[in-house]
Amino acid sequence: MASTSVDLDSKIPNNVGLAHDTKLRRALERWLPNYLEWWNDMGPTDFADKPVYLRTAISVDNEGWANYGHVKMPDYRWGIFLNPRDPSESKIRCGDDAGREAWHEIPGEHRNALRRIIVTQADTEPASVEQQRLLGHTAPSLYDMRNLFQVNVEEGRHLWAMVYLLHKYFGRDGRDEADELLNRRSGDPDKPRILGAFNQPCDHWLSFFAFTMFTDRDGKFQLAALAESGFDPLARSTEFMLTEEAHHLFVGQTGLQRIIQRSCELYKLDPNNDIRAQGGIDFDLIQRTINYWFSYSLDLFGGEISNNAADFFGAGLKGRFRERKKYEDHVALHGNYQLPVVEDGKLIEKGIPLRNAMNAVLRDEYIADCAKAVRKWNKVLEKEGLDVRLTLPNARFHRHQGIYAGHFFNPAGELIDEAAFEAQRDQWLLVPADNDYLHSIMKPVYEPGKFANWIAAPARGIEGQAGDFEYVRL
Ligand code: BYC
Repeated sequence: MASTSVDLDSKIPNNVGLAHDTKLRRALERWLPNYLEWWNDMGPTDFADKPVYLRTAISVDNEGWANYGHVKMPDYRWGIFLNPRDPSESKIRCGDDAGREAWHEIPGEHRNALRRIIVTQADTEPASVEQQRLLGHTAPSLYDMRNLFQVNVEEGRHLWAMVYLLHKYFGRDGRDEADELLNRRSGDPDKPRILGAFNQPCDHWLSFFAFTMFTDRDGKFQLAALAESGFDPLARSTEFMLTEEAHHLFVGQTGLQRIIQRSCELYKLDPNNDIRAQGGIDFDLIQRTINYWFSYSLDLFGGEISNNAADFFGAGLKGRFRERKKYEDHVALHGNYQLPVVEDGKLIEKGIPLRNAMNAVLRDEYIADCAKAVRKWNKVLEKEGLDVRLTLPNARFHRHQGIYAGHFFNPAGELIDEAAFEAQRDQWLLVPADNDYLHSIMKPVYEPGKFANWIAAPARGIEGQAGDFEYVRL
């Protein structure tokens, strides 16, 4: 056991005093082999023995949080970090007790709610790794393959971050929940992952880029809301996760932008402007992919009118995006949120008490952030002289959670009937025929510096590496 403890300390970089916390160390020693077994079974297939140019966080300071070097993925050091926080900022930031000292242990009355929030967040991390496990086989370049694996190992680390909280603060229930996180499987009808988007297939690169653009971006906003939590270890854990999350969003946003760039080139190259004839990805297909992943990602915010959200906010467990910096009234007991709701077959505006609309408030911040990326993509189209433009569908379109679920809307947000929706489904959403086409063009490109025909090269390499750098040593 003693040598395992030493191994564990060198294997798990941390700033949570793991070396001196016997109970926690024992719990993690028990969990680690199960985690590695899960990684081997459900993580990226077949590339375990290939060194990948990865960044590893070994501490929270500027030098430590991004250490680059070639590492085999099973040897990646999944660390546990809490962002440093000035004690004066360690306050409950929203709700009935806003301004009071933050909790450093779990308050009994909020134990269940906090466990549920942490488990829901934790569950998404291994789920996304499972969804993406086959993508290495069709990587459009070594650069992209490396980015995929970077995202995967960091989602693994984010699972560690949440499992640390479960083991440290929730006793036996926490240990059971940590075990369950390794037992559920994305897309498995008998033991699915908790949230809808994490059970959808993500088995080609157009979906991968849309997932990291839209679904990881939900992660950004959920993590930012949890970084405002009155439970100090959760707030500081998620704050550190956000530093890594930025790269995942970069991968998604620039991945789609590089596809758009290349599609413009192929459009001009073809005598009939037929992008598919050139083996590329046409703009309608890109739009359908945006519609699909954006709408599933909106579901991750939960219902627009939510008692859970009101309770979480009121208790100080989950704030708004940049709660402390952006808002003056942290109690939010007054004021309404205007929301179009369906009544008697029509859309009418209703005022919802602000606390009950907290999921919608967070979702609006998310939509504004997505819209910025879409504007950048449209700049590419404009610069290339094409008339086509990409858009975000209305937030009511294709929803499975919240007040619009069970109703049917077109991408402009107009109420329609089910037959009209189904008749146009294959013009609005990614359908099996699209996936077949995408699978047919996605062949791996493993030569350093080369890229698949359907995507442009990135503007620059990772960490200033040259264009022909060997990001993955195959
Ligand atoms: N799918 O009151 P409601 C990330 C359930 S992503 C299935 O409307 P609430 C990442 C809900 O559980 C960020 N079920 O919603 C990205 C509830 O069930 P019960 C993940 C859903 O609770 C990429 C019922 O519907 N972070 O990090 O206010 C790669 C009514 O719920 C869904 C978090 O999720 C759904 N989409 O809000 C890797 C943060 N939505 O109680 C990582 C923690 C709702 O009736 N989670 N339901 O059985 C939360 O804050 C909240 O649980 C939610 C839901 C925002 C998810």
